[in-house]
Amino acid sequence: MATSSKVPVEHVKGVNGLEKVILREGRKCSVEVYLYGGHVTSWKNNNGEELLFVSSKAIFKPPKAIRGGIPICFPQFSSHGSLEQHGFARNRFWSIDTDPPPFPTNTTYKTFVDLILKPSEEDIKIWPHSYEFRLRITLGPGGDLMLISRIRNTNLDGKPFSFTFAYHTYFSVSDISEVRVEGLETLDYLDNLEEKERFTEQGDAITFESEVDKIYLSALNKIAIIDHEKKRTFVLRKEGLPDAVVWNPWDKKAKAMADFGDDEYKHMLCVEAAAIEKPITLRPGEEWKGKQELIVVPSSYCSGQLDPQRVLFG
Ligand code: TA6
Repeated sequence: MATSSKVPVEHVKGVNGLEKVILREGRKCSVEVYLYGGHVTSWKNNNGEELLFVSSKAIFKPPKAIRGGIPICFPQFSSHGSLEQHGFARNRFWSIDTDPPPFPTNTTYKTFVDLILKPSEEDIKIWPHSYEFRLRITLGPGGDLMLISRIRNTNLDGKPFSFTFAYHTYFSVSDISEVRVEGLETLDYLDNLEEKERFTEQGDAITFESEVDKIYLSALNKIAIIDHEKKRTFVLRKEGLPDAVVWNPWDKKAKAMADFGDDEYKHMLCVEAAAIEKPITLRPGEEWKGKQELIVVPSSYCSGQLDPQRVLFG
């Protein structure tokens, strides 16, 4: 595979002096990722508009995860057992992967950064496994944002391990009450607001009038998030991630989060490509790959004028 002539990326100091990398493409497209958490905190389109939500009260100070952007949930989604909520990958300092193994990618995508996370001695005490977690963040020529995770079991004791995973993406929306999500209709989901009880989603697009915290099972690999006011649709494409989480804390939960503004729930929606229902198991030497691609398309959506099916399946 021809290696792409990689576009150099910028290494700068971000909030509180935390190291971050900036990718740039075209006139004003850019992506910013902090080494803390391997955490994408900004994705801008060619007008320089910010497409991801980061709370104005985000803390940017270990051990707290940055509130917003795209936190990486690994080796566990949610909270059970001894691991912290959503695992520890988002609370660790990642490194630039200077020598990644060959990565079969589209050679037109030349603007990317490779990060790597391996367990510390401390980490192994809380999750007794060795792994290499390689994360490639790519900004495509048209401003698409792609995250590819490759997780390899490097245990020397012959032990397999299992994990759950999510790209916990916070989309910036103009007004949550004017947002629709297409692509999750009629799916079964676990409702986190009902003790993870299993329900079946209605046949219509999902709209938002109150707190939502649902894990959709075996979702299609394309989901559309339609922002009526901005006349813009986010298309999320996923591979290796069968499930999808939809979360908005609404007013009560928003007020209860110290790193989240009371009214910020109106301007964000989490739609998360995930592997939750069926944990992923790797034997030593095996590698898993999970990919999320985010695209923005104009949507002259007005009571059904937008054909999301076309967006989803076109
Ligand atoms: O993705 C939805 C969710 O699991 C919610 O239950 C809520 O806890 C959210 O993640 C945020 O979790 P965090 O640990 O980042 O505050």
